[in-house]
Amino acid sequence: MTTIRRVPHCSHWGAYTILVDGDRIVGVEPFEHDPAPSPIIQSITEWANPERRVLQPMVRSGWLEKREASDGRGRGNEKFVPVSWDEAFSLVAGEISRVSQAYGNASIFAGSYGWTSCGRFHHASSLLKRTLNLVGGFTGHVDTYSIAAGPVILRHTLGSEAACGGQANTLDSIAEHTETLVVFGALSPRTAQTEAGGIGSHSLETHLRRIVERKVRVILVSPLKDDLPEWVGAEWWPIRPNTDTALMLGLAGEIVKAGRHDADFLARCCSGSDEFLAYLKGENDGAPKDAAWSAKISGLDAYKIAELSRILVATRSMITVSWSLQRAHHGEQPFWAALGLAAVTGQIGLPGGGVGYGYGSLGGVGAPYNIGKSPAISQLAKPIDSFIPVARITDMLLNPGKPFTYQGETRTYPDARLVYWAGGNPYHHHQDINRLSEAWTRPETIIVQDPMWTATAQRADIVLPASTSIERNDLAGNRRSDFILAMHKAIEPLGEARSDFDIFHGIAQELGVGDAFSEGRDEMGWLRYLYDASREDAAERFGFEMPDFESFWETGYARVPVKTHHTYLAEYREDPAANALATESGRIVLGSETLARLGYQDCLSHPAWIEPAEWLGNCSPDELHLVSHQPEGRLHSQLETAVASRAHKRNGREQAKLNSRDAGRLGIADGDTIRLWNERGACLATATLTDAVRTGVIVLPTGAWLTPVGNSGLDIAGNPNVLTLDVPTSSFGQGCSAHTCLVHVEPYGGDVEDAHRTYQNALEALDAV
Ligand SMILES: Nc1nc2c(c(=O)[nH]1)N[C@H]1C(S)=C(S)[C@@H](COP(=O)(O)OP(=O)(O)OC[C@H]3O[C@@H](n4cnc5c(=O)[nH]c(N)nc54)[C@H](O)[C@@H]3O)O[C@H]1N2
Ligand SMILES: Nc1nc2c(c(=O)[nH]1)N[C@H]1C(S)=C(S)[C@@H](COP(=O)(O)OP(=O)(O)OC[C@H]3O[C@@H](n4cnc5c(=O)[nH]c(N)nc54)[C@H](O)[C@@H]3O)O[C@H]1N2
Ligand SMILES: [Mo]
Repeated sequence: MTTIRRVPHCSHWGAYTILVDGDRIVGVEPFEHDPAPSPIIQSITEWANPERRVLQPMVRSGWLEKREASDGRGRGNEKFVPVSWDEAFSLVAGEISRVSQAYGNASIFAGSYGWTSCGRFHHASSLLKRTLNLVGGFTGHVDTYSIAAGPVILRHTLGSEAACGGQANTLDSIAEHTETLVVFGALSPRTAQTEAGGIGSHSLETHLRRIVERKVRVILVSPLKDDLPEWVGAEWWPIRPNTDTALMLGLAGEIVKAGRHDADFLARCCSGSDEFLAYLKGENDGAPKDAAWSAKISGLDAYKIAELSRILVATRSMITVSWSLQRAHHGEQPFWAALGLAAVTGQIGLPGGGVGYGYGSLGGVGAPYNIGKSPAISQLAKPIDSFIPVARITDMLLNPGKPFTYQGETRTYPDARLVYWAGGNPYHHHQDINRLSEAWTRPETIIVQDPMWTATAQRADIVLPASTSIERNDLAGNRRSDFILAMHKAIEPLGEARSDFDIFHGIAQELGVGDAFSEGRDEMGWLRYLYDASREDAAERFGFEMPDFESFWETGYARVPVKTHHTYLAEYREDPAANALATESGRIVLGSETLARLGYQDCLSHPAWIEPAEWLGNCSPDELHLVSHQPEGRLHSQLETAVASRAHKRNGREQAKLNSRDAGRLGIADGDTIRLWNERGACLATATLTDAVRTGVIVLPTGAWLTPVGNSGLDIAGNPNVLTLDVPTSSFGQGCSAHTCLVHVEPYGGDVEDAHRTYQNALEALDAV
């Protein structure tokens, strides 16, 4: 007789129960309190597939022989040699000590950006930073690939990034009070599946249903019609990518032209509005920002723009802006222009009014949010202050010692000799991968810690096999969660894989700081400690009772104190002097003295339309704008080969969606293998023809496991980052510009069968690296 164990667990895409028979996963059941579970939970069985996994510590042969003097071009080409954990620990600790002594700790780059597991204890990059902070520190990164330009401009203009971090108006309040909802980008269950600290209940669809029920007028401004579910019945405004700023300014300009702006709100609550209004009126450049001006740039209808400008002031209106809009060249501008537009309508701080950022970008944005302390292992104090803006990794590696700017400061790129990446995949996430590949040859040593043979692990010198979350105990939950969730161990670690905590503890011991690293606690000791800190905080500050650790661990979840029906800046609006914002003026900044002084041409002193480097307003007729959005069936590159991810592939590879009219013009039929290319690179995809994508646009999701064939430069898996542009959003924000990219598209002339076989073989050969 078999007994099936029921194991509560959680991942970025939701909570679930794993059914385990012996050491075999036989089923996955969704969390009982989740109204809309993600299909990705079914993919987790792939973690138990040894073929995808790094099974023992590995060292590149060239590096083993010549150490720091080895040729970095051997990365990804030379064989790996298995070593014992003891040897691996001594090699890794030896490199940390060597680089620290010879060049200083700033030469250790451990920004280690990546989503790793949602577990808050075995959190790979936090543990890496904790280890290195005990031995002199490291160069880290600021901001994220998700949002960088956005928070930089909001910190400057609102004094906080709360409005894009999930603490703007909550969706429950929007669903009750808003009359006109203008969605820039998406409000999509596709992206709302995931949350950085795991997620208990997926609530976006519940709020959308209420919005439909209340007959809210919804306008979707996006190149992709599917960015809102069909049943919401939104009006679709198929905008040219990267031109939203022009639409927002045109709407604001029309309102000002009609004299319908809220002069009282602008005077009481904003600074620099004279400068902004002068720009809208075209006083300095002779170009009034009105409906006609804006229609010409955005490709939308001038009459409708003028009409919407009237509705925005006549009704309770809410503007939502997806994070995607600021992941583009001059990405500061749509965030700032939306704030300017909302300020002109005078609705900021009213229930269901104003502006908010990132709704649906993650499942927790706009949901009731945790006001208590969320569990997290401490990274400890930083002995040195060395960082780069997160997306400047290639620039840093190529230009040691050169200056860069960030938030108005000028700093210097460190000379990174050692790169340590734990829980992230730059060969997935970074733009212009071929440029990254050149930079990747430069460091003396690259260490990668990951459960999987990712493209990044394949290009490392030392690969440390981490266990996946189902092979150890952990807990999930962040500041956007309404639960803390237990993550029980379901199966034994595969091969010689070890937990991230055990790996860093081993390295810390070798470096002589093992006790300071562990503080004498083991895995369960830490989980209890982190949970109790949240529980005590909830009781002390909010009188909110959470179950004790034993009951939490047994049931698998605990609710946390949350804020619901939140209206952002309501108190500020009431009394701006008493609730001054942390900005240069204490008010909402629409004209910035700081930016005026800095004089950047790519981030002016007021929200402005500045042409992006690549866009449909300046291209040849055979180029399309590439939108590389988040994949539906997986999280980034994670579990790319598993069932939920494969369900969205076609003919075994990624689908690129384009408008039937463009396809006809380019000689492409539905289901064809196509080649997308530009001067930066090329990849294959399967064409899917649709009318839900605007003409001039092609959509290829991120996350395909990079599979270049030989030296041809062709990636046959369909990774859009061989095509994307690696330029900063601006001198101010330095974010990534992933959504700014033109490509050529054509039927693939090569041997399709052969490319297909090569791709399948590459996947199957992963374990033989
Ligand atoms: N073109 C384009 N590029 C983009 C974007 C875009 O919109 N367009 N979006 C960007 C955004 S928003 C983001 S957030 C990034 C995402 O980029 P990443 O966060 O780097 O992507 P992931 O695939 O989630 O990488 C996580 C890695 O952690 C590993 N991992 C999982 N669990 C564990 C664990 O327990 N321990 C360890 N050590 N490792 C683990 C996984 O195997 C995987 O290799 O991509 C960015 N790139
Ligand atoms: N299933 C799944 N969900 C995810 C992730 C995942 O990998 N898989 N990743 C998560 C992460 S880390 C993040 S940061 C979020 C990102 O969340 P978002 O940034 O919101 O997601 P994207 O899919 O990049 O973009 C959303 C939509 O914006 C539209 N868009 C792109 N450019 C423009 C533009 O210039 N103007 C307008 N108006 N619209 C534009 C595209 O049509 C796209 O479908 O997603 C999260 N959710
Ligand atoms: Mo992200």
